[in-house]
Amino acid sequence: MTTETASATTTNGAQAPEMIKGATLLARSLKQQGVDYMFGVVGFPITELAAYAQREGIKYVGMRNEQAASYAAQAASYILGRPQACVVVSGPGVVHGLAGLANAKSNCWPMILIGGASAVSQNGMGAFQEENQVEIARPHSKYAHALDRTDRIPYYVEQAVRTSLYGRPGPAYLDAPDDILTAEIPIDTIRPANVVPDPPRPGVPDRDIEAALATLKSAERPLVIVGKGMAWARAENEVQELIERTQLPFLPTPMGKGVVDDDHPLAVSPARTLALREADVVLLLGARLNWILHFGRSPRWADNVRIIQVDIAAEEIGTNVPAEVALVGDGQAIVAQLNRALEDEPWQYPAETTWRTALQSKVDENVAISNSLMADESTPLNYYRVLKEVRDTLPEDTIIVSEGANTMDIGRTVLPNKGARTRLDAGSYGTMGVGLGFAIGAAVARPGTRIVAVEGDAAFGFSGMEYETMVRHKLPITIVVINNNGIGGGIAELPVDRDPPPGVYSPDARYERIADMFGGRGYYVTTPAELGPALSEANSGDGPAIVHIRIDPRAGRKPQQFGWHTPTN
Ligand SMILES: Cc1ncc(C[n+]2csc(CCOP(=O)(O)OP(=O)(O)O)c2C)c(N)n1
Ligand SMILES: [Mg+2]
Repeated sequence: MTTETASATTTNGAQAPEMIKGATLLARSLKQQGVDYMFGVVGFPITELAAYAQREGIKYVGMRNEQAASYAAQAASYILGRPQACVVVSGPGVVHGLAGLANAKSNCWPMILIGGASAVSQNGMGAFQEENQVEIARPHSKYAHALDRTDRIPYYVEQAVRTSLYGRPGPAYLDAPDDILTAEIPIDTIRPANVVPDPPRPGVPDRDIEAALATLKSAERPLVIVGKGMAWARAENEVQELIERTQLPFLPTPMGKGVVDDDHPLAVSPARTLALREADVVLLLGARLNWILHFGRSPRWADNVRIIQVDIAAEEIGTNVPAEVALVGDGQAIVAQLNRALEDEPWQYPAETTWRTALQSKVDENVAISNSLMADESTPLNYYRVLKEVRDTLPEDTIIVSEGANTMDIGRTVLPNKGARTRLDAGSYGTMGVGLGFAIGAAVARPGTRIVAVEGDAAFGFSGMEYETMVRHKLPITIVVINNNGIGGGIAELPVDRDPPPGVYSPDARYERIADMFGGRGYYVTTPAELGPALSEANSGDGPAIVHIRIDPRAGRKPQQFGWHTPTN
């Protein structure tokens, strides 16, 4: 018997009802619904909840800031395909956790944020850390509700999990007031809830599949765009089969990378600009025509481009560009339908067309430019030389986390992804500070896999203290800090006679020494010769390591673009 579930015998010998505490019921309901991981920062009124979660078999990772914890929870949710949890204290803890809700909403990722709240009995009285939490969480959530009765906790957890997971995924918020968590109720008064099954996978009518294939076949310059919706739908086998059956050129979105391996011969990522500008028919698989794809509009796209749009959300169809064919449903089911139709009636985009030749020559041209930048052996280092070595030392089956401006943009072109859900980056919301939380979530969700987080120095600074979390939980994460002394670049020395420019950070920072403070391994690299050994060593040991690589503070994307947005003098 535990202190949280208790039964006793009354004086007349009758059995008193077995009791359960709200916090235990919440932990148990989460575990029942497939929440196996919880990230958070404890305090009022959720300290007990985290401890009870551990007792129910949920792995709890205590973090240093709720933002990072909420990022960790959504990374784990995306990788595992079920919402995982973040738990935060009332008031300021919830406010920090909103960062994760907003980021998950923008990325269409599930997660559950549980915000401790002051007691319902003190509502409006100016309670400790009192805040209108459901109200502030709602615009950033797909579902937001308070646990308003202890006996209905299982009901609300089921709703939160189901709403977060089904249809287009998104974050759910549950408000957990102190008096609801501490109340003890008889177990037999609980209203039980069903365990949420895996999401349904709706397909489309055959005539829509026929229409889609007819449109594809009429294309002169077809292109398939593979979005992270396909990664979420676990459609990697189906999408690869489709690409191979049709021999169509494809382009992944940043987090659609890896659904089909980046080194597949039909990948045209190095010719992205040309592919988008000239394609006349685009098969859009689980990708939105938002800023990442330049809204599907001219001058970055052809004016009269015809779109075949596959999306889980009907309301997404036609956003920014009308769709000629709309296939609304599950990505895995729909692409499997396309494959079945192609099996019955095979069709391939011809091997020799001017479109294929144009794409291939652009790919070759741009690969040659990157290769020449990667061959630059000068000190201070440039991005390409550094990222080439990161690429060549990547561990097997790794997940690549990346954030920064140049660091992330150039990294996306140089670092190859193999396998779906192997890239986590600043995403649709463009959020800096996600990197260490994502790496922790990924490491916990995929035990035995070494995660590589490639961080700009500014991006790293948002949550660098989470290195301590990595050491404490012995997580196999290599953090690579590519340091150009600031946001998009800095200066070699701080000015003596005036304040530093806004985006400039300390030129003498020694980020690798964080390993001296907490443990793990730290490496400092300034020359090409040191790169390979430091990265290989960092990747081969246990637990976390940090490789701080100093590069030219004026290094840029192309040789002509030094210091592209930071005033440096
Ligand atoms: C939460 C948040 N704050 C601020 C920004 C603005 N911002 C865009 S990129 C960036 C950092 C870029 O610098 P760094 O990470 O060092 O990468 P670099 O380009 O220097 O390689 C910042 C602060 C943002 N995107 N998100
Ligand atoms: Mg920087």
